[in-house]
Amino acid sequence: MAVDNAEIAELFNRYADLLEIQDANPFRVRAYRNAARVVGASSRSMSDLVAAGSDLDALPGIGKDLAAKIETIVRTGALPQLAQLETRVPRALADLMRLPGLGPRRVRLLYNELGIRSFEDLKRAIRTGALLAVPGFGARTVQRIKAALDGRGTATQRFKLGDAEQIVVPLLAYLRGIEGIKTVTVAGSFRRRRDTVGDLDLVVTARHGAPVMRGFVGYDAVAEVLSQGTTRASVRLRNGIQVDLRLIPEVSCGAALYYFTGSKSHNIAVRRIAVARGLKINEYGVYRGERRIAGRSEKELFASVGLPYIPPELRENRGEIEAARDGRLPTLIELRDVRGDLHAHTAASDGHDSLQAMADAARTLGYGYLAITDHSPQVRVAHGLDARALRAQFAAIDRLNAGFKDFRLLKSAEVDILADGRLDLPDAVLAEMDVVVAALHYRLGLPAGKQTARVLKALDNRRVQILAHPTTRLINERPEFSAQLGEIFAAAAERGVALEINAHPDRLDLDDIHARAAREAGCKLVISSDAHSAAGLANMRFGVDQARRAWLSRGDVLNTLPLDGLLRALRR
Ligand code: DGT
Ligand code: CA
Ligand code: CA
Repeated sequence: MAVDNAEIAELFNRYADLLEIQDANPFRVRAYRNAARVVGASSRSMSDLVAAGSDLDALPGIGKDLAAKIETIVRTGALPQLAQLETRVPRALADLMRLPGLGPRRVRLLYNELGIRSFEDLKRAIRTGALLAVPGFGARTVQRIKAALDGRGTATQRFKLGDAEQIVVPLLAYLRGIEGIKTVTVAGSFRRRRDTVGDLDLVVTARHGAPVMRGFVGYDAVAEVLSQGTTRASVRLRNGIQVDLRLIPEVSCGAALYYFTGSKSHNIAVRRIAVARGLKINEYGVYRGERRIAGRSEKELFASVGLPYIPPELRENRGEIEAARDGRLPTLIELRDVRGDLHAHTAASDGHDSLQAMADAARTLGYGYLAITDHSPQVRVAHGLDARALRAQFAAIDRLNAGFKDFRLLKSAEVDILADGRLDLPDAVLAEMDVVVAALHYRLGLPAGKQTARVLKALDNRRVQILAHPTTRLINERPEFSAQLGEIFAAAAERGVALEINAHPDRLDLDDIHARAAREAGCKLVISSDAHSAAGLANMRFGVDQARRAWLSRGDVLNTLPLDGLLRALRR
């Protein structure tokens, strides 16, 4: 396939962006921008000119050096200098540079000072107040950047993983019913189990293509067919999500699944390794020259570049390729490692089901324990329980526990952290609990310093064992709070308070990046469903997904322990 002029221009522009961020000679930057413009505007295809052996340096502003680079791009599809630079400078910096209020110099500063390499990093730095602390970033500038980021956010709404899954289940059932279809897999961010997904990417193999393509666009939830060909189609469903489908020959099945699973930045890094070994990777396979040497399975593809299989959750180019190469990949936690749940509500506060129903559901899942964590009085909208009501619940738990073998309900509560950092229930009541879970639910907009002090004060209470949904974010609704998370992690590690990965798909808090940082800070972690019904206990798997994305093993998560071990590990 010939490289077109727009692709060449794009490579030159990207190269110029990264040069600019690197503070390269402005004349050099301008030369690449000019080349991008000349090539992009040319009515002659560079590929044709190269094939015809024409002199490219006859083009305005294109000297010998740039002509040679165009030729390289036409022949290889890549600009080696760009690939080289991208190993040192994160690609997303070039996108950040386009935000009003930011230019190459400031993007470089933020990268060096705060390690900001993505829109998410930048949003976080605004929320935590870190951006304001950088010289040259006053309140006005930060406000402008925030407005630009918010505008961007509403334009590209992402879907929560839990919602995406509810869309995927019936869609897959429908597609699997189509005649001649062999396999359907959801790739992309959904397969990597990101907390939100932009769109869905289906990889399909089939005996006959036509019925699949017809069937796909004929799905009854389709609102609009965006494109339709013989091997690919895109639709938008009525709920707004876009679904891309690719029909793949079976010999390419693993390569396609790998390619469309991404992430893009992971793919690019692995492709670079392949190139160094004289191989080419694309969605059809791994090639040495014209010969396909791998492609049927992902495992085969990894092996061809000398790597062990890397689970999709790790494919974010966050060190997994180096770890795989050095045999340092963690053995990731799995759902079946989880032995119990430490955060669940009953109808006594804002849940829907009884103690008995919650216990039955937990036992059906094979758990050894379930902590009942109804709210404390402060959360009036959730009918928080006072000391008397809690003690009545503890008595009911004792009665139920007497009838269980190999299972125990744990007496607990989700105790509110008050505005001044004290807890919402007296120590005497906390002392009667098997486990104490503390959480923030109000005054979430305190300035970072105050919020941090509030949480640290709560962690000072020696009865507190778990900090629930530590950043208080609600996906797509409420950003995480402003606080110095690093200080909170350090304090939790030092005091032996476990941090929760809340598995509710509206929360997923801690998220993947924070959970990884928490472990690195020496914190213990738990994964909890925050179920508000018996069915809600099944949300556990979303938490496990995020734990895997955080590189966690079974040994990093306390509720993989049997009851005795758990209670010992939670002790301060
Ligand atoms: P999303 O949909 O925003 O949550 O994120 P993804 O990762 O699902 O991204 P999407 O849907 O744009 O593309 C699906 C995968 O296809 C992506 O993870 C990697 C692959 N892919 C897409 N575009 C490119 C590309 O230009 N180069 C490479 N190497 N891979 C790409
Ligand atoms: Ca996607
Ligand atoms: Ca897509």
